[in-house]
Amino acid sequence: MSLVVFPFKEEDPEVLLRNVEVALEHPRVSEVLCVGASEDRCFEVTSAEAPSLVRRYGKPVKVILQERLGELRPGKGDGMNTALKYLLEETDHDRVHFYDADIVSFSAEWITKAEEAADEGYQVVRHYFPRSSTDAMITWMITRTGFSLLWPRSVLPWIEQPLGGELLLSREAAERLFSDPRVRRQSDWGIDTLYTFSMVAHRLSISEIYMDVGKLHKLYGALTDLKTMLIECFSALRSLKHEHVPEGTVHHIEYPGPVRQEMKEKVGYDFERTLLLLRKGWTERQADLLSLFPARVREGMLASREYPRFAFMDEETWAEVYAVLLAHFDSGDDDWKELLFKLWITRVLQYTTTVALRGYDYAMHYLHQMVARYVHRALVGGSTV
Ligand SMILES: Nc1nc2c(ncn2[C@@H]2O[C@H](COP(=O)(O)OP(=O)(O)O)[C@@H](O)[C@H]2O)c(=O)[nH]1
Ligand SMILES: [Mg+2]
Repeated sequence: MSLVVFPFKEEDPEVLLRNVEVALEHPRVSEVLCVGASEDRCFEVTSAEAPSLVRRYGKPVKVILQERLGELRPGKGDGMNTALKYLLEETDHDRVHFYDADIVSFSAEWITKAEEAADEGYQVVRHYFPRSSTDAMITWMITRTGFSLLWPRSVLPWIEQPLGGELLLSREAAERLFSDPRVRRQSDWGIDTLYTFSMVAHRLSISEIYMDVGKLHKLYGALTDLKTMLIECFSALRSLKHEHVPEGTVHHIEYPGPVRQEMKEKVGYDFERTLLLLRKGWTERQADLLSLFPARVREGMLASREYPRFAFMDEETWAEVYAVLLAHFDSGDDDWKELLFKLWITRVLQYTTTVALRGYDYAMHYLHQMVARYVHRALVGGSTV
């Protein structure tokens, strides 16, 4: 039997409570755990409702505060790790599912598909779903790029949504992850990177299942809202750069289905507001740090102080920028953080105007081929074009 976990922070309690009920109704689920970041309104409303859910479904529903387990900013990582600790120390459930609290397209199918793949013997099951071609820009430009350049022979580059928060772990997988000090310390947004990294590093078998309905949830406006997430995801990856990851572990991906027109037409972020960000927040020190980068990057970025430039940040240039960031980035330094943010925005704008503009199918093919080219680059050396 399984435990279902929803980590939450300042969510709409109605959405969370509906998702809790979906989980409670499922025959494979024997308990639901909601892990809150703090005693916010969502925490209060959900805690107050829990006893009546327990009576209605005859299954335990717990609403708890996350513990301070990690060493970085207290965030989603502490929330997820608190749930693993609860599973291992307070229960004997065989499996744990994680789902984001803000999903409005959550249904029994998410749980059923994961349980079926786990029944086949996979230790980890990860959900993936269609995303618009301008969405998931941290996943593509930071995480999948980094996984390709750093561990090209592992399965890491080929994991569809390495930052996905929807997954199932067998009890054994949960034990392996929770006993890994690299996972335990990652209290911030870097937790998804660390779970993904650690499941491959520990040779766990992984099945990726495709959710046709997609994940409808809260969305962002300008890319500024993603700044903390970007910095924490990159910092997490960079902290792993000297770690070893084995080749040839078991990884199955369910073939995706046709994508709805609505998803193909969705725009992932506000282009005009994002353009403006390239001009803001410059310091002399950021300009100095640019001397570490290739000349075309330095010149292009400095020119952006006057007028947005991004055409220079193509795939090849981004690989060179990424190498400099891996070598020199400092997550405790505000100028480095701002510079990383601007460099990434430049890459996203270049991709949007030269690739995404050509349509959804072209863009998704490009992104997957980009990963393959980065893997090739890491294995064989520089560009062949
Ligand atoms: N416990 C806990 N949950 C968090 C924290 N930060 C975010 N979450 C939850 O993590 C999930 C993913 O966050 P969300 O903002 O939706 O990120 P996105 O879907 O990647 O844009 C949601 O359920 C959030 O409520 C945190 O600090 N603690
Ligand atoms: Mg969300």
